[in-house]
Amino acid sequence: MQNRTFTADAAPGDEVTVAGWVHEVRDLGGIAFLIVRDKSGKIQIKLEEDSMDDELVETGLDVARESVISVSGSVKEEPRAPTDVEILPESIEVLAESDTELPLDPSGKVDAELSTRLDNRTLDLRKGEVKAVFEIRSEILRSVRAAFRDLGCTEINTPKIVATGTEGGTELFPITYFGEEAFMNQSPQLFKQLMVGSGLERVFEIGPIFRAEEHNTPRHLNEATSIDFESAFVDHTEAMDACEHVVKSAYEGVAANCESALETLGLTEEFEVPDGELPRLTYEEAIERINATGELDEQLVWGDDLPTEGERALGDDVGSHYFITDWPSEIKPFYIKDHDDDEQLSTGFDMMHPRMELVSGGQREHRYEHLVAGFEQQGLDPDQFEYYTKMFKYGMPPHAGWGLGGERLVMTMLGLENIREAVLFPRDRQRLSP
Ligand code: ATP
Ligand code: AMO
Repeated sequence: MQNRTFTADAAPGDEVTVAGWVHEVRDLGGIAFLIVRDKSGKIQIKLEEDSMDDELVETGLDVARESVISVSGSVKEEPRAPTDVEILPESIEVLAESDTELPLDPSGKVDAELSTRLDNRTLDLRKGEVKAVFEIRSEILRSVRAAFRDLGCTEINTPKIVATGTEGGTELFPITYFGEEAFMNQSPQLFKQLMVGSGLERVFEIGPIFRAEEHNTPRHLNEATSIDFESAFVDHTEAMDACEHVVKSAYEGVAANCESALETLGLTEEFEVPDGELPRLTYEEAIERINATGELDEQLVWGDDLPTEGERALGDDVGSHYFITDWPSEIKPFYIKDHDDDEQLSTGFDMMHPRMELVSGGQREHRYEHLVAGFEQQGLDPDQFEYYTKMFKYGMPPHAGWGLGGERLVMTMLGLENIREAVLFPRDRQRLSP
Protein backbone atom coordinates (compact mmCIF):
# COMPACT_ATOMS: atom_id res chain seq x y z
CA MET A 1 0.00 0.00 0.00
CA GLN A 2 3.07 2.20 -0.08
CA ASN A 3 2.88 5.24 -2.36
CA ARG A 4 -0.89 4.96 -2.66
CA THR A 5 -2.39 8.02 -4.33
CA PHE A 6 -5.85 9.28 -3.39
CA THR A 7 -8.11 9.33 -6.45
CA ALA A 8 -8.66 13.08 -6.05
CA ASP A 9 -4.91 13.69 -6.38
CA ALA A 10 -4.38 11.62 -9.55
CA ALA A 11 -3.30 14.09 -12.25
CA PRO A 12 -2.76 13.50 -15.98
CA GLY A 13 0.78 12.29 -16.65
CA ASP A 14 1.16 10.63 -13.21
CA GLU A 15 2.01 7.00 -12.69
CA VAL A 16 -0.14 6.06 -9.70
CA THR A 17 -1.40 3.29 -7.47
CA VAL A 18 -4.94 3.92 -6.25
CA ALA A 19 -6.80 1.63 -3.87
CA GLY A 20 -10.47 1.60 -2.99
CA TRP A 21 -13.86 0.05 -3.54
CA VAL A 22 -15.35 -0.95 -6.90
CA HIS A 23 -18.26 1.47 -7.13
CA GLU A 24 -19.47 0.42 -10.56
CA VAL A 25 -18.53 -1.90 -13.41
CA ARG A 26 -19.69 -0.92 -16.89
CA ASP A 27 -18.91 -3.47 -19.56
CA LEU A 28 -19.67 -2.04 -22.99
CA GLY A 29 -18.22 -4.97 -24.91
CA GLY A 30 -14.66 -4.53 -26.05
CA ILE A 31 -14.29 -1.62 -23.68
CA ALA A 32 -15.21 -1.53 -20.03
CA PHE A 33 -14.97 0.89 -17.13
CA LEU A 34 -14.45 0.33 -13.46
CA ILE A 35 -15.24 3.22 -11.15
CA VAL A 36 -13.05 3.02 -8.06
CA ARG A 37 -14.08 4.98 -4.96
CA ASP A 38 -11.92 6.00 -2.03
CA LYS A 39 -12.36 8.57 0.76
CA SER A 40 -11.34 11.40 -1.56
CA GLY A 41 -13.67 10.65 -4.48
CA LYS A 42 -13.92 8.39 -7.52
CA ILE A 43 -11.86 7.63 -10.59
CA GLN A 44 -12.49 5.74 -13.82
CA ILE A 45 -10.31 2.80 -14.83
CA LYS A 46 -10.48 1.96 -18.53
CA LEU A 47 -10.18 -1.64 -19.73
CA GLU A 48 -9.67 -2.30 -23.44
CA GLU A 49 -9.76 -5.92 -24.57
CA ASP A 50 -7.76 -5.46 -27.76
CA SER A 51 -4.83 -3.56 -26.38
CA MET A 52 -4.51 -4.80 -22.79
CA ASP A 53 -3.29 -7.98 -21.19
CA ASP A 54 -6.10 -10.61 -21.13
CA GLU A 55 -5.58 -11.51 -17.50
CA LEU A 56 -5.72 -7.87 -16.44
CA VAL A 57 -8.96 -7.27 -18.35
CA GLU A 58 -10.46 -10.46 -16.94
CA THR A 59 -9.57 -9.54 -13.37
CA GLY A 60 -11.21 -6.15 -13.86
CA LEU A 61 -14.35 -7.58 -15.43
CA ASP A 62 -14.80 -10.36 -12.88
CA VAL A 63 -14.55 -8.25 -9.77
CA ALA A 64 -17.82 -7.75 -7.87
CA ARG A 65 -19.08 -4.31 -6.85
CA GLU A 66 -17.79 -3.15 -3.42
CA SER A 67 -14.72 -5.38 -3.62
CA VAL A 68 -11.49 -3.66 -2.60
CA ILE A 69 -8.88 -3.39 -5.34
CA SER A 70 -5.54 -1.74 -5.93
CA VAL A 71 -4.84 -0.41 -9.41
CA SER A 72 -1.52 0.80 -10.78
CA GLY A 73 -1.25 2.62 -14.08
CA SER A 74 -0.96 5.93 -15.85
CA VAL A 75 -3.40 8.79 -15.54
CA LYS A 76 -4.74 10.32 -18.77
CA GLU A 77 -6.97 13.25 -19.47
CA GLU A 78 -10.38 12.05 -20.65
CA PRO A 79 -13.20 14.57 -20.96
CA ARG A 80 -15.81 11.79 -21.13
CA ALA A 81 -14.77 10.36 -17.79
CA PRO A 82 -16.79 11.53 -14.76
CA THR A 83 -13.81 13.39 -13.28
CA ASP A 84 -12.12 14.25 -16.60
CA VAL A 85 -9.29 11.78 -15.97
CA GLU A 86 -8.98 8.02 -16.17
CA ILE A 87 -6.36 5.41 -15.39
CA LEU A 88 -5.00 3.04 -18.01
CA PRO A 89 -4.12 0.13 -15.72
CA GLU A 90 -0.94 -1.91 -15.79
CA SER A 91 -2.00 -4.09 -12.89
CA ILE A 92 -5.12 -4.74 -10.86
CA GLU A 93 -4.94 -6.56 -7.57
CA VAL A 94 -8.06 -7.72 -5.73
CA LEU A 95 -7.41 -7.12 -2.02
CA ALA A 96 -10.81 -8.18 -0.68
CA GLU A 97 -13.68 -9.71 -2.66
CA SER A 98 -17.23 -8.64 -1.87
CA ASP A 99 -20.29 -10.88 -2.01
CA THR A 100 -22.51 -9.97 -4.91
CA GLU A 101 -25.59 -9.79 -2.65
CA LEU A 102 -25.33 -6.61 -0.55
CA PRO A 103 -27.61 -5.86 2.44
CA LEU A 104 -27.78 -2.26 1.26
CA ASP A 105 -26.74 -0.44 -1.87
CA PRO A 106 -23.81 1.92 -1.20
CA SER A 107 -24.35 3.65 -4.54
CA GLY A 108 -27.57 5.02 -3.02
CA LYS A 109 -29.66 4.05 -6.05
CA VAL A 110 -31.84 1.85 -3.83
CA ASP A 111 -33.11 3.53 -0.63
CA ALA A 112 -32.77 1.66 2.65
CA GLU A 113 -34.72 1.94 5.90
CA LEU A 114 -32.88 3.60 8.80
CA SER A 115 -32.80 0.30 10.74
CA THR A 116 -31.16 -1.52 7.79
CA ARG A 117 -28.68 1.31 7.52
CA LEU A 118 -27.85 1.16 11.23
CA ASP A 119 -27.42 -2.63 11.04
CA ASN A 120 -24.90 -2.14 8.21
CA ARG A 121 -23.14 1.10 9.10
CA THR A 122 -19.93 0.06 7.30
CA LEU A 123 -21.76 -0.10 3.98
CA ASP A 124 -23.99 2.86 4.86
CA LEU A 125 -20.99 5.16 5.36
CA ARG A 126 -19.73 4.33 1.89
CA LYS A 127 -22.49 6.69 0.74
CA GLY A 128 -21.21 10.23 0.34
CA GLU A 129 -24.16 11.87 2.10
CA VAL A 130 -23.85 9.62 5.16
CA LYS A 131 -20.08 9.95 5.33
CA ALA A 132 -20.53 13.75 5.12
CA VAL A 133 -22.54 13.81 8.36
CA PHE A 134 -19.67 12.16 10.25
CA GLU A 135 -17.01 14.33 8.63
CA ILE A 136 -19.01 17.33 9.83
CA ARG A 137 -19.50 15.79 13.29
CA SER A 138 -15.72 15.39 13.52
CA GLU A 139 -15.19 19.02 12.51
CA ILE A 140 -17.76 20.16 15.10
CA LEU A 141 -15.83 18.36 17.85
CA ARG A 142 -12.55 19.81 16.60
CA SER A 143 -13.96 23.38 16.55
CA VAL A 144 -15.61 22.94 19.93
CA ARG A 145 -12.29 21.81 21.46
CA ALA A 146 -10.54 24.82 19.90
CA ALA A 147 -13.25 27.14 21.25
CA PHE A 148 -12.79 25.72 24.76
CA ARG A 149 -9.08 26.34 24.41
CA ASP A 150 -9.85 30.01 23.45
CA LEU A 151 -11.75 30.19 26.72
CA GLY A 152 -8.77 28.88 28.70
CA CYS A 153 -10.34 25.52 29.62
CA THR A 154 -8.56 22.30 30.56
CA GLU A 155 -10.02 19.10 29.07
CA ILE A 156 -10.96 16.51 31.68
CA ASN A 157 -12.31 12.94 31.70
CA THR A 158 -14.53 11.78 34.52
CA PRO A 159 -15.91 8.33 35.48
CA LYS A 160 -18.84 6.81 33.66
CA ILE A 161 -19.45 4.17 36.33
CA VAL A 162 -20.80 5.94 39.39
CA ALA A 163 -22.54 5.40 42.69
CA THR A 164 -25.29 8.03 42.33
CA GLY A 165 -27.38 9.79 39.68
CA THR A 166 -27.86 13.52 39.34
CA GLU A 167 -30.44 14.18 36.66
CA GLY A 168 -33.50 12.44 38.12
CA GLY A 169 -33.62 8.92 39.57
CA THR A 170 -35.87 7.29 36.96
CA GLU A 171 -33.43 7.59 34.10
CA LEU A 172 -30.50 5.62 35.52
CA PHE A 173 -29.05 2.42 34.08
CA PRO A 174 -28.12 0.17 36.99
CA ILE A 175 -25.13 -2.15 36.75
CA THR A 176 -23.45 -4.54 39.14
CA TYR A 177 -20.02 -3.42 40.26
CA PHE A 178 -18.21 -6.21 42.10
CA GLY A 179 -21.41 -7.15 43.85
CA GLU A 180 -22.45 -3.57 44.58
CA GLU A 181 -25.14 -1.55 42.86
CA ALA A 182 -23.70 1.10 40.57
CA PHE A 183 -24.97 3.16 37.64
CA MET A 184 -23.88 4.44 34.25
CA ASN A 185 -23.36 8.18 34.63
CA GLN A 186 -26.09 10.52 33.36
CA SER A 187 -23.92 13.63 33.38
CA PRO A 188 -20.42 14.65 34.50
CA GLN A 189 -22.19 17.35 36.53
CA LEU A 190 -20.81 16.69 40.00
CA PHE A 191 -17.29 15.81 38.85
CA LYS A 192 -16.92 18.91 36.68
CA GLN A 193 -18.05 21.03 39.63
CA LEU A 194 -15.49 19.33 41.88
CA MET A 195 -12.82 20.32 39.35
CA VAL A 196 -13.68 24.05 39.32
CA GLY A 197 -12.80 24.00 43.01
CA SER A 198 -9.46 22.38 42.16
CA GLY A 199 -6.42 24.10 40.72
CA LEU A 200 -7.93 23.74 37.22
CA GLU A 201 -10.74 26.32 37.70
CA ARG A 202 -12.16 26.13 34.17
CA VAL A 203 -12.77 22.75 32.52
CA PHE A 204 -14.57 20.98 29.72
CA GLU A 205 -15.39 17.39 28.93
CA ILE A 206 -16.67 15.68 25.82
CA GLY A 207 -17.90 12.22 26.72
CA PRO A 208 -20.76 9.75 26.83
CA ILE A 209 -23.80 10.12 29.06
CA PHE A 210 -26.29 7.30 29.68
CA ARG A 211 -29.99 7.80 30.22
CA ALA A 212 -32.67 5.16 30.45
CA GLU A 213 -35.15 7.51 28.72
CA GLU A 214 -38.68 6.25 28.99
CA HIS A 215 -39.73 7.16 25.48
CA ASN A 216 -38.48 6.39 22.02
CA THR A 217 -38.29 9.76 20.27
CA PRO A 218 -36.41 11.17 17.27
CA ARG A 219 -34.34 13.39 19.61
CA HIS A 220 -33.42 11.13 22.53
CA LEU A 221 -30.66 8.55 22.73
CA ASN A 222 -29.87 6.20 25.57
CA GLU A 223 -26.18 6.87 25.08
CA ALA A 224 -25.41 10.43 23.98
CA THR A 225 -22.34 12.66 23.77
CA SER A 226 -22.35 15.49 26.27
CA ILE A 227 -20.22 18.58 25.73
CA ASP A 228 -19.78 20.05 29.21
CA PHE A 229 -18.36 23.36 30.41
CA GLU A 230 -17.78 24.50 33.98
CA SER A 231 -15.92 27.54 35.26
CA ALA A 232 -15.04 29.15 38.56
CA PHE A 233 -15.61 32.88 39.07
CA VAL A 234 -18.30 33.32 36.38
CA ASP A 235 -22.04 33.77 36.73
CA HIS A 236 -24.82 32.34 34.58
CA THR A 237 -24.71 35.24 32.10
CA GLU A 238 -21.00 34.67 31.46
CA ALA A 239 -21.67 30.94 31.13
CA MET A 240 -24.24 31.83 28.43
CA ASP A 241 -21.60 33.96 26.66
CA ALA A 242 -19.25 30.96 26.66
CA CYS A 243 -22.05 28.76 25.33
CA GLU A 244 -22.72 31.19 22.49
CA HIS A 245 -19.02 31.23 21.64
CA VAL A 246 -18.77 27.44 21.53
CA VAL A 247 -21.93 26.87 19.45
CA LYS A 248 -21.04 29.64 17.00
CA SER A 249 -17.48 28.26 16.70
CA ALA A 250 -18.90 24.88 15.74
CA TYR A 251 -20.91 26.49 12.92
CA GLU A 252 -17.94 28.63 11.84
CA GLY A 253 -15.64 25.58 11.75
CA VAL A 254 -18.08 23.68 9.57
CA ALA A 255 -18.62 26.67 7.25
CA ALA A 256 -14.85 27.10 6.85
CA ASN A 257 -13.70 23.48 6.62
CA CYS A 258 -16.57 21.33 5.38
CA GLU A 259 -17.42 22.92 2.05
CA SER A 260 -17.59 19.67 0.12
CA ALA A 261 -19.49 17.75 2.83
CA LEU A 262 -22.06 20.57 2.96
CA GLU A 263 -22.34 20.47 -0.82
CA THR A 264 -22.86 16.70 -0.75
CA LEU A 265 -25.71 17.27 1.73
CA GLY A 266 -27.18 20.04 -0.46
CA LEU A 267 -26.76 22.57 2.34
CA THR A 268 -24.33 25.04 0.79
CA GLU A 269 -27.01 27.68 0.17
CA GLU A 270 -28.93 27.39 3.41
CA PHE A 271 -26.04 26.94 5.86
CA GLU A 272 -26.03 29.93 8.18
CA VAL A 273 -23.70 30.67 11.07
CA PRO A 274 -25.80 32.11 13.97
CA ASP A 275 -25.18 35.82 13.85
CA GLY A 276 -25.14 38.63 16.45
CA GLU A 277 -26.12 38.24 20.09
CA LEU A 278 -28.66 35.48 20.59
CA PRO A 279 -31.98 36.61 22.12
CA ARG A 280 -32.31 35.91 25.86
CA LEU A 281 -35.93 35.55 26.96
CA THR A 282 -36.96 34.96 30.54
CA TYR A 283 -39.07 31.88 31.26
CA GLU A 284 -41.98 34.23 32.00
CA GLU A 285 -41.67 35.90 28.59
CA ALA A 286 -41.32 32.48 26.98
CA ILE A 287 -44.61 31.15 28.39
CA GLU A 288 -46.39 34.41 27.50
CA ARG A 289 -45.15 34.20 23.91
CA ILE A 290 -46.08 30.52 23.65
CA ASN A 291 -49.56 31.27 24.98
CA ALA A 292 -49.90 34.14 22.49
CA THR A 293 -49.20 31.81 19.54
CA GLY A 294 -52.44 29.97 20.31
CA GLU A 295 -50.75 26.69 19.34
CA LEU A 296 -51.42 24.95 22.66
CA ASP A 297 -54.79 23.58 23.76
CA GLU A 298 -54.14 24.67 27.32
CA GLN A 299 -52.49 27.91 28.39
CA LEU A 300 -49.18 27.48 30.23
CA VAL A 301 -48.91 28.80 33.77
CA TRP A 302 -45.89 29.67 35.93
CA GLY A 303 -44.18 26.47 37.07
CA ASP A 304 -45.07 24.37 33.99
CA ASP A 305 -42.24 22.77 32.06
CA LEU A 306 -42.37 23.66 28.37
CA PRO A 307 -44.07 20.96 26.33
CA THR A 308 -42.51 19.96 22.99
CA GLU A 309 -45.26 21.74 20.99
CA GLY A 310 -44.67 24.87 23.08
CA GLU A 311 -40.93 24.79 22.37
CA ARG A 312 -41.69 24.41 18.70
CA ALA A 313 -44.21 27.27 18.61
CA LEU A 314 -41.73 29.55 20.38
CA GLY A 315 -38.90 28.40 18.07
CA ASP A 316 -40.99 29.35 15.02
CA ASP A 317 -41.81 32.68 16.67
CA VAL A 318 -38.18 33.57 17.56
CA GLY A 319 -36.69 32.05 14.39
CA SER A 320 -33.09 31.63 15.59
CA HIS A 321 -31.10 30.09 18.43
CA TYR A 322 -32.08 31.75 21.72
CA PHE A 323 -31.83 31.35 25.49
CA ILE A 324 -34.57 30.88 28.05
CA THR A 325 -33.43 32.23 31.43
CA ASP A 326 -34.78 32.60 34.98
CA TRP A 327 -36.63 29.27 35.25
CA PRO A 328 -38.73 28.52 38.30
CA SER A 329 -36.44 27.03 40.94
CA GLU A 330 -38.78 24.09 41.51
CA ILE A 331 -38.24 22.64 38.01
CA LYS A 332 -34.45 22.95 38.04
CA PRO A 333 -32.05 20.50 39.73
CA PHE A 334 -30.60 20.95 43.23
CA TYR A 335 -27.20 22.15 42.01
CA ILE A 336 -28.65 25.25 40.28
CA LYS A 337 -28.45 28.45 42.34
CA ASP A 338 -31.50 30.62 42.93
CA HIS A 339 -31.38 34.36 42.42
CA ASP A 340 -30.20 36.07 45.60
CA ASP A 341 -33.26 38.36 45.70
CA ASP A 342 -35.90 35.77 44.79
CA GLU A 343 -35.62 32.13 45.78
CA GLN A 344 -38.51 31.07 43.54
CA LEU A 345 -36.41 32.10 40.56
CA SER A 346 -33.34 30.12 39.47
CA THR A 347 -30.27 31.14 37.49
CA GLY A 348 -30.86 28.09 35.28
CA PHE A 349 -30.95 28.62 31.52
CA ASP A 350 -31.50 26.58 28.37
CA MET A 351 -30.14 27.32 24.92
CA MET A 352 -32.71 26.47 22.31
CA HIS A 353 -32.52 25.76 18.62
CA PRO A 354 -35.85 26.60 16.97
CA ARG A 355 -36.53 22.83 16.77
CA MET A 356 -35.45 21.74 20.28
CA GLU A 357 -33.40 22.27 23.44
CA LEU A 358 -29.64 22.07 22.90
CA VAL A 359 -28.14 23.12 26.23
CA SER A 360 -28.99 23.34 29.93
CA GLY A 361 -26.91 25.24 32.43
CA GLY A 362 -26.82 27.75 35.21
CA GLN A 363 -24.95 29.22 38.09
CA ARG A 364 -24.28 26.62 40.78
CA GLU A 365 -25.09 26.61 44.45
CA HIS A 366 -21.62 26.84 45.98
CA ARG A 367 -22.63 27.55 49.60
CA TYR A 368 -22.40 24.33 51.64
CA GLU A 369 -25.52 24.78 53.81
CA HIS A 370 -27.72 25.86 50.90
CA LEU A 371 -26.48 22.92 48.83
CA VAL A 372 -27.26 20.34 51.51
CA ALA A 373 -30.70 21.90 52.09
CA GLY A 374 -31.35 21.67 48.33
CA PHE A 375 -30.68 17.92 48.34
CA GLU A 376 -33.19 17.42 51.09
CA GLN A 377 -35.81 19.53 49.30
CA GLN A 378 -35.46 17.30 46.21
CA GLY A 379 -35.82 14.16 48.31
CA LEU A 380 -32.17 13.14 47.83
CA ASP A 381 -30.02 11.82 50.64
CA PRO A 382 -27.10 14.23 51.14
CA ASP A 383 -25.07 11.42 52.78
CA GLN A 384 -24.90 9.58 49.48
CA PHE A 385 -23.34 12.66 47.92
CA GLU A 386 -20.85 13.29 50.68
CA TYR A 387 -17.87 12.87 48.33
CA TYR A 388 -19.28 15.92 46.51
CA THR A 389 -20.75 18.08 49.24
CA LYS A 390 -17.74 17.88 51.55
CA MET A 391 -15.53 19.67 49.01
CA PHE A 392 -17.86 22.64 49.37
CA LYS A 393 -16.48 23.02 52.89
CA TYR A 394 -12.93 23.64 51.71
CA GLY A 395 -13.20 26.70 49.49
CA MET A 396 -15.53 26.14 46.54
CA PRO A 397 -15.59 29.31 44.41
CA PRO A 398 -18.75 30.70 42.83
CA HIS A 399 -19.11 28.92 39.50
CA ALA A 400 -21.39 28.23 36.53
CA GLY A 401 -21.53 25.92 33.54
CA TRP A 402 -23.62 24.00 31.07
CA GLY A 403 -24.06 20.77 29.10
CA LEU A 404 -24.64 20.68 25.34
CA GLY A 405 -26.00 17.59 23.58
CA GLY A 406 -23.43 16.76 20.87
CA GLU A 407 -25.83 14.79 18.68
CA ARG A 408 -28.50 17.46 19.00
CA LEU A 409 -25.99 20.01 17.76
CA VAL A 410 -25.17 17.85 14.71
CA MET A 411 -28.83 17.05 14.11
CA THR A 412 -30.09 20.65 14.26
CA MET A 413 -27.14 22.02 12.29
CA LEU A 414 -27.73 19.60 9.41
CA GLY A 415 -31.51 19.38 9.61
CA LEU A 416 -31.45 15.61 10.27
CA GLU A 417 -34.89 14.16 10.99
CA ASN A 418 -33.69 11.59 13.50
CA ILE A 419 -30.93 11.93 16.10
CA ARG A 420 -29.84 8.35 15.29
CA GLU A 421 -28.48 9.67 11.98
CA ALA A 422 -25.93 11.69 13.98
CA VAL A 423 -24.47 8.63 15.78
CA LEU A 424 -22.50 5.79 14.22
CA PHE A 425 -23.93 3.07 16.45
CA PRO A 426 -26.93 4.50 18.31
CA ARG A 427 -28.26 3.00 21.51
CA ASP A 428 -32.01 3.14 21.85
CA ARG A 429 -34.69 1.00 23.45
CA GLN A 430 -34.61 -1.46 20.55
CA ARG A 431 -30.94 -1.33 19.69
CA LEU A 432 -28.05 -2.77 21.65
CA SER A 433 -26.10 -4.14 18.67
CA PRO A 434 -24.11 -3.31 16.60
P1 ATP B 1 -13.07 5.68 -28.31
O1 ATP B 1 -12.73 5.74 -29.75
O2 ATP B 1 -12.62 6.90 -27.56
O3 ATP B 1 -12.57 4.41 -27.61
P2 ATP B 1 -15.85 5.48 -29.26
O4 ATP B 1 -16.68 6.70 -29.28
O5 ATP B 1 -15.30 4.98 -30.48
O6 ATP B 1 -14.68 5.65 -28.15
P3 ATP B 1 -16.50 2.95 -27.90
O7 ATP B 1 -15.06 2.74 -27.77
O8 ATP B 1 -17.29 1.83 -28.56
O9 ATP B 1 -16.83 4.33 -28.74
O10 ATP B 1 -17.17 3.29 -26.52
C1 ATP B 1 -18.53 3.03 -26.18
C2 ATP B 1 -19.09 4.12 -25.34
O11 ATP B 1 -18.17 4.45 -24.30
C3 ATP B 1 -19.32 5.38 -26.11
O12 ATP B 1 -20.59 5.91 -25.71
C4 ATP B 1 -18.22 6.29 -25.72
O13 ATP B 1 -18.63 7.64 -25.73
C5 ATP B 1 -17.92 5.83 -24.32
N1 ATP B 1 -16.52 6.02 -24.01
C6 ATP B 1 -15.47 5.66 -24.72
N2 ATP B 1 -14.32 5.95 -24.11
C7 ATP B 1 -14.69 6.50 -22.97
C8 ATP B 1 -13.98 7.03 -21.86
N3 ATP B 1 -12.65 7.00 -21.82
N4 ATP B 1 -14.67 7.54 -20.82
C9 ATP B 1 -16.01 7.54 -20.82
N5 ATP B 1 -16.75 7.06 -21.82
C10 ATP B 1 -16.11 6.56 -22.87
P1 AMO C 1 -29.60 18.13 30.65
O1 AMO C 1 -30.17 16.94 31.32
O2 AMO C 1 -30.57 19.17 30.19
O3 AMO C 1 -28.58 18.89 31.61
O4 AMO C 1 -28.71 17.67 29.42
C1 AMO C 1 -27.94 18.61 28.69
C2 AMO C 1 -28.16 18.44 27.19
O5 AMO C 1 -27.81 17.11 26.80
C3 AMO C 1 -28.64 16.68 25.73
N1 AMO C 1 -29.33 15.45 26.13
C4 AMO C 1 -29.61 14.43 25.31
N2 AMO C 1 -29.38 14.23 24.01
C5 AMO C 1 -29.79 13.09 23.46
N3 AMO C 1 -30.41 12.10 24.13
C6 AMO C 1 -30.68 12.25 25.45
N4 AMO C 1 -31.29 11.27 26.11
C7 AMO C 1 -30.27 13.45 26.09
N5 AMO C 1 -30.37 13.92 27.35
C8 AMO C 1 -29.78 15.12 27.35
C9 AMO C 1 -29.62 17.82 25.46
C10 AMO C 1 -29.61 18.59 26.75
O6 AMO C 1 -29.93 19.95 26.54
N6 AMO C 1 -26.01 18.51 34.17
C11 AMO C 1 -26.85 19.28 33.24
C12 AMO C 1 -26.04 20.27 32.44
C13 AMO C 1 -25.46 21.40 33.26
O7 AMO C 1 -26.23 22.06 34.00
O8 AMO C 1 -24.26 21.67 33.13
C14 AMO C 1 -27.56 18.30 32.32
O9 AMO C 1 -27.20 17.17 32.15
O10 AMO C 1 -29.08 18.59 24.39
